[in-house]
Amino acid sequence: MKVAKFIFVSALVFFGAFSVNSSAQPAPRRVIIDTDPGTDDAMAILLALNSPEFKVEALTVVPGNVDGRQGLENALKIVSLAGRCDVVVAGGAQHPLNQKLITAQYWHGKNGLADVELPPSKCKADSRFGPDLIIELIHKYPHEITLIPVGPLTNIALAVSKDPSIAGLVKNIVIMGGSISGGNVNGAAEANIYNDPEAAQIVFNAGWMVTMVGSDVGERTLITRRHLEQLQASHGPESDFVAKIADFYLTRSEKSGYSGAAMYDPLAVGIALDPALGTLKEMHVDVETRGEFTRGETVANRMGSDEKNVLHGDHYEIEGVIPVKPNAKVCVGSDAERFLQLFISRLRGK
Ligand SMILES: [Ca+2]
Repeated sequence: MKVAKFIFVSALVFFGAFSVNSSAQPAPRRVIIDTDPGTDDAMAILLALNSPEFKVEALTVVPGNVDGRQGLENALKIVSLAGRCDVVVAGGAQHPLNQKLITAQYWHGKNGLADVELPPSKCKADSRFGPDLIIELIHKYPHEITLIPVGPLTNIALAVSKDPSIAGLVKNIVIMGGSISGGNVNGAAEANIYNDPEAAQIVFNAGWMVTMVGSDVGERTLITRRHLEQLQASHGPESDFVAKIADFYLTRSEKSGYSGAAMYDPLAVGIALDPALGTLKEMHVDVETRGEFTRGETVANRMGSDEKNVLHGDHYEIEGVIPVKPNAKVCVGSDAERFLQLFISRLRGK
């Protein structure tokens, strides 16, 4: 009898402890999104703001799809739409490090948000300079911040150049940018890297392990009309906005022969949420800053080594291979449908 009681009480304690553990939610992860909003940026930001796994500490704005002023206005309107004036929004660099800015209204509409006119923002911009804010927050929360840059890497390069110690103090950095199988600007380069190749080369070689979610994977992660119908099964201001910009973006993509619109920036947020949504492979990645045809290309070493060539008389001979150290986890595939269902479930009715 005593033994039975002991087992019963032990079981209660055990299952009690188990149920407490299983119901306890881990603390949300702090994230900073560096963005050039941008239709797919807007979707990425709203996905992050509606994901309980994240606490979005700040949006820092970088010029890219639109100029810095328009980008800041768009970011403020997006957080206001979500009723999230608690999220710090700060401007940053106004031009790439070493070249003229290339804006993308052709793809994103005149205002960068598919020409959807959002109400004026109730939120105010923070006066701090984006790269300085990034440094400040990483020191305030060492090993806690996940950086998610989804625009050109200018702000991140400025931050890590000014304070290289942040590379060892972030929890993670997940970028949307690059490609290991051809570009979307031209044969070689993806737009975010092409817009500031020098900044990208600094960021890839800053000493942290960059998770790279490239355009080649984004282009295999398509939002289609079927997904839009699912999203619109119930309405809310954020999901209605997403549906409008996705419709614009889809129409543009369909004219270019695609069956859906590439979820470039949202997929980077998705993989930061759940790395298992992507297939990640460690590689060393450099950014071509000169090449006649390849400026802005992310050059990824898929073999993990370089050949060692040694001069023998009038020619070189390969005498083996020299291992290269990976600096990136390159996303080479995605679970597209699972990601899209996550995206829809987080935004539907919001
Ligand atoms: Ca972007």
